[in-house]
Amino acid sequence: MLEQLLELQERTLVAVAEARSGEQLERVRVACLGRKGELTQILRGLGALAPEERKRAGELSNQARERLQSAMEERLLVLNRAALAEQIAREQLDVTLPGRARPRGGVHPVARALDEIGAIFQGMGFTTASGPEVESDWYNFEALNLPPNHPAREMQDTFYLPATATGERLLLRTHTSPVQIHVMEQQPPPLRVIAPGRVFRCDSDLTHTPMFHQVEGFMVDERVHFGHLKGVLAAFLRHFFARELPVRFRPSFFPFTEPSAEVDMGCLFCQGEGCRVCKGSGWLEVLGCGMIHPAVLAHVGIDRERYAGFAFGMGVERLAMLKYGIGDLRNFFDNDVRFLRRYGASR
Ligand code: 2NM
Repeated sequence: MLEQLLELQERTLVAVAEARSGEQLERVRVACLGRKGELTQILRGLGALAPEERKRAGELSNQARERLQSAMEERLLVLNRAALAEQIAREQLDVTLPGRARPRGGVHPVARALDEIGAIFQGMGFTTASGPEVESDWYNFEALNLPPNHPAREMQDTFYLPATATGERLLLRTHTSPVQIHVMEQQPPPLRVIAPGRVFRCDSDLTHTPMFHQVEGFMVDERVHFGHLKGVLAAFLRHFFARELPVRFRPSFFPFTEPSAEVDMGCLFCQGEGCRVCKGSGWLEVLGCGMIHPAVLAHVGIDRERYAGFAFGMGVERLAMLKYGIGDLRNFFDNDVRFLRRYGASR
């Protein structure tokens, strides 16, 4: 009996010392001290002993139990400490290391140019308006004095939608001028408004994309004349390109303006000497403009005896290419993050 007790104690102490984990240790504990454990069985057997012997065996059994319990507690502490140290080593994180930079893009140069154009006109008292990209023939053409057989209305330039139930053929706006028509219909003069946005033309080659961006603008008030137009556009170009620039107005034709002009500025790349960008002329064509045609004012119900207005339009991709020195129009639509890193503005 006592021998059995000693043998159990020695064997269990070895098993405790060899336990490699809390679970292993727990199995050792249950096998010895659990309800059906070996020591528990021995304690149960004590009842059968003579009183003298029982007392001595009981003391030894209790001593053995206490020894084993404290050995297990100690071993558990050691195992837990080792497990924690291992976890800390595994999950080590040096928070003082510099962060890893994420891939970065930037504000797209078209968005940048739109922001800058908007800010300059805002500074001259213009507000911004927007409108639908799907338009009716009236707003895109008819109200703008584009007669039914005008070349700009040909199928190859305009994206048409399938005819509606009433036979009406809606289209993707080919310029943002329909926005100006909506504004002039809804608000009385004086008006100073720009309309930035996407426009669509069925045209695709090295220098044309089927979707591009325009900013068009107009002003209507009493006694507005061509001098105001020249002043506003020259100021815009000076601000946008951030330098003093020669600007010239060349007679031209648009159905919605009379007189009409194209605006050239001195070439940014050769200072007028003549280069590849300006095709040797020393001038870059950057804007179209004119005095709003009386027929357009009549279509929107503005009294053409009392009021006059000027209007202008510009291609945003073209202006962005010139300002930021971007060589190829297709860059704008490739969504190559290297392009955005090089030409995108930081946020
Ligand atoms: C251009 C050139 C000239 C223009 C005209 C109008 C409206 F609606 F007021 F009549 N908006 N934009 C216009 C005039 C646009 O783009 C080259």
